[in-house]
Amino acid sequence: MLKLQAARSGLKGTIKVPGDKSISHRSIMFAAVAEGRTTIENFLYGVDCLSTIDCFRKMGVSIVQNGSSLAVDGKGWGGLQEPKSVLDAGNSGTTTRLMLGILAGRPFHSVIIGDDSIAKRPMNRVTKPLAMMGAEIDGRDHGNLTPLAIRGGALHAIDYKMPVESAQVKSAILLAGLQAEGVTKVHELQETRDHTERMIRRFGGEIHTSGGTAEVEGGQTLHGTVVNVPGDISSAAFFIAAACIVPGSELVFPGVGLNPTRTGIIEVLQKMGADIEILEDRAGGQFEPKGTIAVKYGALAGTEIGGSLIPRLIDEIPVIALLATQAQGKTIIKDAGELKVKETNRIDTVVNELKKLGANIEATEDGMIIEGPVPLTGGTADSHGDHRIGMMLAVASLISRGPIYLENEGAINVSYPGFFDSLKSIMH
Ligand code: SPQ
Repeated sequence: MLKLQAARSGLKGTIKVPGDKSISHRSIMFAAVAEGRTTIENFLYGVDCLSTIDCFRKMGVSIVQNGSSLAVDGKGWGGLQEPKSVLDAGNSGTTTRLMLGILAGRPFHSVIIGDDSIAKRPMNRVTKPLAMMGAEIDGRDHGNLTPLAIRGGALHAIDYKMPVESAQVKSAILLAGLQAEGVTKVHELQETRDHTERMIRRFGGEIHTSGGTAEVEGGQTLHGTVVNVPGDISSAAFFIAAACIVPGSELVFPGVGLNPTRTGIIEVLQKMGADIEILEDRAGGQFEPKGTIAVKYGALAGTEIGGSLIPRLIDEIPVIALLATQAQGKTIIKDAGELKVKETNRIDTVVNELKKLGANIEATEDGMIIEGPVPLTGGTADSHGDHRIGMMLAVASLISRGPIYLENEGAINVSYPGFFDSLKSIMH
């Protein structure tokens, strides 16, 4: 348990947030199945990404830290070896689901497990389309829950309309599609993060994307490259929110990823009236856009969030809920039922934890309604093993009237090791 206290004055300074989690995972996966060496700069050494590294090492891939960068010696699709022990994805949905897409096409047997949270998260959204492509995957609840056993082999292309808005489902199908016979097509209703599509191009592959459809031809050889991972906007979001609610704050975040499929949080903050400025780096050759974000404290107004904005800020909803407790008026978050199948049920955990601190917040079927502004009290709060809930509660402590005693704070290391060092560096 960690005792956290309110900020005595405005938060000031510059934070270089660690590398993007989604891009770090994908950089290892693509490097592993590409031919030749890949050098990864600014890799996120968070617990989730370390799980991905561990899984690929078990399949014979050499991944070595080289000064500030990571060197991966890819062996091509055919070079991955049958793992002698189970592949442990830990707490990481991205590791589990994207690896299923890779393993579906490899002619060997493997088993994926994860922690107690992964054991509850639905995998049939991935195992079903992969089975349609010819993969043999089985697990608890008819192949829906880990442990999952995979017997990979020859795959054929599918034309697939996704029933859920999920970059992980899209990515798993595209990774299988790169190994399948024919052209695989994936259609999504709302645009989700496109890091996999960008990564395919970065590694010399071909992919066609237009109007919500991505198409890949099977049998493509990928080639090792250099990947420079931008800072994680989902990590920056916690300190951006902190600057918005702690009076007198002024924070700057250089080198943050500004991929338009991830910048929903910036649009919401602008709609709420936040004092936020974006300066995009214009240097050429970047496969993922990035830039500097500058934020100052100011009054916020309630807002409504739903529809196509949701996939563009899905992981920021816990901290948006906190912001809404301090905004004038009502905030309505809807169309976000996917929150129920994250590391925790993020509708219930956000509502219950913020209620304990005195917030006026209610859960709905697909989101939540928050009325502000309401001063937050201190007390005991719990991350429930969910990194994003842990960071949201740590930010809440900056404005709470009494100390917050945060339980299970270690979960934060999943995506932001060094979170509390960053926090210390801006408190004066
Ligand atoms: O990897 P994991 O555990 O699923 O992590 C989360 C997170 O909060 O960090 C979700 F719980 O991020 C997902 C995100 O919600 C990462 C991700 C990706 O890298 O493709 C996509 C989103 O999930 P989904 O299910 O919408 O595809």
